[in-house]
Amino acid sequence: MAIRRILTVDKAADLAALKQVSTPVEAVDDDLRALMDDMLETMYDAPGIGLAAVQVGEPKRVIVMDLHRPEEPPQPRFFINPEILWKSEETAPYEEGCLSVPEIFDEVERPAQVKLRYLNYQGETVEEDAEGLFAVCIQHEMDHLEGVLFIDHLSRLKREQAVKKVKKLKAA
Ligand code: K1U
Ligand code: ZN
Repeated sequence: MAIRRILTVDKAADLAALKQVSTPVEAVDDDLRALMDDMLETMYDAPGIGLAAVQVGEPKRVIVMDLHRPEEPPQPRFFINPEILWKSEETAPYEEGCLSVPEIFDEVERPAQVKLRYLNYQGETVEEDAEGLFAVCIQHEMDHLEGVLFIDHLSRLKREQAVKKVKKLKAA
């Protein structure tokens, strides 16, 4: 396993890569599992609670996540070719962050509940309901698969300020 570099919005080449639409995975094989293992290690090291493959420069429709509480054992989760089957009319706000936009947090409003279908680490099809932080995180990560960052949900002014702040932070 290896820790990969996480692309960040302060670098023009990284931003262009983050804006790509990720392509569906054709086979859940050992090469893909090696990528997912690297992503998980990278996410734990950051630290973060989710990571999309495009954030480590691999534009594939793959997400890793772990929402365990500090007092609980790790609960790694893998989502391959995830699809949203249903989203609630009800929305909920959450103060989001992103490892590709370090140290910026802002409120995003998203559907409060979603129903998902995806392939797991073994390549089995799973259907699951998500709410709370799980719903927030999976929608944030699925945005990455479409080249959308959480700051794209903010006003243009806030988005430009966020990128400026990250550039300053990274230059320091
Ligand atoms: O970059 C990412 O996509 C990961 C991101 C996921 C996320 C966080 C909050 C709302 C929606 C999606 C992060 O993990 S940012 C870091 C973070 O939230 C965190 C880090 C350490 C402990 C707890 C949370
Ligand atoms: Zn993110």
